[in-house]
Amino acid sequence: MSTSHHITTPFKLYYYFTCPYCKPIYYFVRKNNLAHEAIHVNLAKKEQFSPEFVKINPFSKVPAVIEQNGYILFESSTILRYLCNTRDVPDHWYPKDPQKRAQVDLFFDWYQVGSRMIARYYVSKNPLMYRKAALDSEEVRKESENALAELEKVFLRDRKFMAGDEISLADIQILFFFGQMEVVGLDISKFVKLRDWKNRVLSTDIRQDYEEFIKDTKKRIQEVQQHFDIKNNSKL
Ligand SMILES: N[C@@H](CCC(=O)N[C@@H](CS)C(=O)NCC(=O)O)C(=O)O
Repeated sequence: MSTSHHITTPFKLYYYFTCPYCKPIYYFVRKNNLAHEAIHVNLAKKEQFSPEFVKINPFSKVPAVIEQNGYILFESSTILRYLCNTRDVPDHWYPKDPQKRAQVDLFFDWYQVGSRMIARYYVSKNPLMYRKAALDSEEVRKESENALAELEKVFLRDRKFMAGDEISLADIQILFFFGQMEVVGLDISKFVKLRDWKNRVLSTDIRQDYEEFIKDTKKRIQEVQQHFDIKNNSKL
């Protein structure tokens, strides 16, 4: 594929409605009018393990995309950057200036581990993740807080957004992650820079998607919780 030509043909986007890794892409493609077909993979029905989907993503996870020529890609951070590299979108999402661009890349590198550090403490409080080990300990809580402090010290500093003074992929990626974490108990109010950043991001048109995501995630957690309660009671 020539890099000088933008792709205009529609791609398939495989997503799940309460997935914090899918939602940034879902928002991004609609915000930038990218031709696509959204295909819901129902994780509640374990559709990610179907033979058809495993062929698309051997990790059995959403999001994933398929181009019209059959090219397949997964991993949300990679997909977001690929879409910027192949489609005509405003520069601020993933700046062409190498130094500005590297700030977004730096964020994504941090995010792989940093988001896990934040999430670990809240995993055990999240019925959607019950199958993972309980990690509700003081040490894990401290590590979670350290990662939040890193976001302020290393990324936000005196900047308006995570990777610079303009909104970028980094901001939309972590916003929905925070959404999911806040539904299961994360309170960022004592992190003043983070709180102000979040208000700044939510003063854009992403707010509507964010609120919908919070509503859907709360509802889904309640459903899963009820399912567990019924199962546990039936054992008594
Ligand atoms: N590192 C991946 C994470 C994707 C991920 O964890 N997706 C979850 C939904 S939020 C999933 O598909 N889970 C299905 C499973 O683990 O069975 C990314 O950034 O795309």
